[in-house]
Amino acid sequence: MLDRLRKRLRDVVSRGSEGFLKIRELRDHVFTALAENDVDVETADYVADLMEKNLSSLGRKIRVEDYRNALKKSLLELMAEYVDPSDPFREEKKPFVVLFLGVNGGGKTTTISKIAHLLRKRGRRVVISASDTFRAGAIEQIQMLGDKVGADVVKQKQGADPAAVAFDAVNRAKARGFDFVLVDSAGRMQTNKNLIQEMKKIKRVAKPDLTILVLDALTGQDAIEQAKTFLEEITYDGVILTKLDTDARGGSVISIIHQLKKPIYYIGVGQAPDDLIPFSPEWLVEKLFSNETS
Ligand SMILES: Nc1nc2c(ncn2[C@@H]2O[C@H](COP(=O)(O)OP(=O)(O)O)[C@@H](O)[C@H]2O)c(=O)[nH]1
Ligand SMILES: [Mg+2]
Repeated sequence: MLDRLRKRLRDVVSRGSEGFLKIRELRDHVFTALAENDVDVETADYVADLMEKNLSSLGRKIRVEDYRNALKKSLLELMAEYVDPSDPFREEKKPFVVLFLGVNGGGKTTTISKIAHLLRKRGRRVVISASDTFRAGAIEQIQMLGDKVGADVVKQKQGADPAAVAFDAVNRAKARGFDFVLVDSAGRMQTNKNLIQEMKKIKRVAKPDLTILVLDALTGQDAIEQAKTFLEEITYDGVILTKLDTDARGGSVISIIHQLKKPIYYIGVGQAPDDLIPFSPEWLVEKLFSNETS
């Protein structure tokens, strides 16, 4: 996981042991290592500054271990702000309605089934609104996933109004005393005004208590730009990052966290219902520095 960035960081640390442990040079190494691994320049600069500050405060000759620790500390500092220790699924009302947004293929539907599974394990009753009425096969996909995790699925035909499906789902939940409504949606390219209008309509009609942006952690700067544009048009409360199990350009996750400035609730680490874990900076930083070779 996150192999390339991890290897590069390891490289830098071992180069440091060759004797040039000057703060300024270490700063440049870190900046380059991050920038070469899909961390955007602004974020790489930010981390490098934090590290420089952390090293400077030591006020003594820098050892490799100091360097490694300062870098870990800097990454933890960067991420710490975006951990929301409270449970996002806080059920302050019944049903508690959660809307999931994000571009196609990002992992919305899979994530909804994981969240449904999590809530079912807590003994909660869950309705899923099949509000991706756009993509062929989407309704069948969510019905299958809903069956698998024991959630009810409210659906209409392909092409139906997504907001109307969400409306039905909320009403069904109210009538039958369900605890949660999880509203799926179609992948929206935010450049398409009609689609943005459609999302706004879902929001007006379903009145979500929580709106979550689902983002593929590996798509890098593109995903960030999409997410920022989303935020200009449709407000959301927090983020779930997916696909952190797939080997690739791990650094983008650092950029996403730094640039979106929203809490990261969970991360997806696979395709199965249990492959969802609460976001933990410690977990992520350990992965970056782990010695496993792969
Ligand atoms: N490896 C991995 N694959 C994932 C994860 N989340 C979603 N996927 C896969 O990504 C693809 C797109 O997911 P889907 O939920 O249909 O995306 P949607 O278009 O946003 O609804 C599917 O093949 C999923 O199995 C994850 O955390 N890890
Ligand atoms: Mg989907």
